[in-house]
Amino acid sequence: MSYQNIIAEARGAVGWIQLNRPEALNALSNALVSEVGQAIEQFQADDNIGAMVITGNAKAFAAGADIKDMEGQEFIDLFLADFPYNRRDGWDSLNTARKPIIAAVAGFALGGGCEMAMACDFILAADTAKFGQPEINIGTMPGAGGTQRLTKAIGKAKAMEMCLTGRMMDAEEAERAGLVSRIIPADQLEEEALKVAGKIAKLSRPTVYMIKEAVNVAFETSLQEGLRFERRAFASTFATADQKEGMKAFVEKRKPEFKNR
Ligand code: CO8
Repeated sequence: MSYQNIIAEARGAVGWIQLNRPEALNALSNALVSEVGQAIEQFQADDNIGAMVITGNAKAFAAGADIKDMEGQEFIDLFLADFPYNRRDGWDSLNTARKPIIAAVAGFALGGGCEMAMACDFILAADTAKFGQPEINIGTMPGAGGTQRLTKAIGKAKAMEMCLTGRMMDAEEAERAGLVSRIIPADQLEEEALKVAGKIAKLSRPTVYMIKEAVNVAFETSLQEGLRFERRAFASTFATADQKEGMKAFVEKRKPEFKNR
């Protein structure tokens, strides 16, 4: 499939999605977000792909929703379209993909850009990454998860300060606060993201799906319910051929060959 605002390609077993509007710091136009959704659906449907990466360029992951697109919008336009959660524009594909999606962030991840990174399963940050919810500075507020996911990720004090003041967080602070899983030197970000996604892609796909579901349940439910869900999912991995192969391979001191069954 050919896209105008992103580059999407299979790199081995990894679905690589690069936001590609460098002239606008990868601002998330409707068309761009829609293409991200299409690429996710394409990779989700492709049995050869086991994980995905969303990335930007050295200067920006994405500097937010496209302010020039939004400027003339009225309440009723956004409300009727349920912006930005209308399936057409791709957020739903991002939120519901079963294959893990890693955000590889260098430079600015602001507003909707920070929200897109947080909607991924985890964030690998270049040492140049800067995260922020600066919507307040233009008279609006986060609309694609910023007040919710940021608060769950880094707690009320920092989330409240960032959303109320628009202050940016650098990679060091983001790692300390738990927003990103790791910091990587900028010139190694692409290679490392590919390596991590490639590793996940080689593991047992049904078990990868179960782990992603189980970790996400932690955000939606009580501890007791979450622990019960985890136990059931854990037991169900024993119904897979991959669990048999994984444990047998360990005992036989060899590498497992997972069949995704
Ligand atoms: N939208 C549209 N164009 C943008 C955006 C944006 N968010 N960010 C940058 N650009 C454009 C600039 O207008 C400029 O274009 P041009 O060359 O034609 O003038 C070009 O990108 C380069 O930008 P700058 O010259 O400003 O670059 P600087 O290095 O001087 O500054 C900054 C970089 C600090 C990142 C600056 O560009 C900036 O502040 N950008 C806006 C950040 C922002 O406010 N983001 C939040 C937007 S609102 C939002 O995200 C709401 C989310 C709700 C739902 C999400 C749905 C997708």
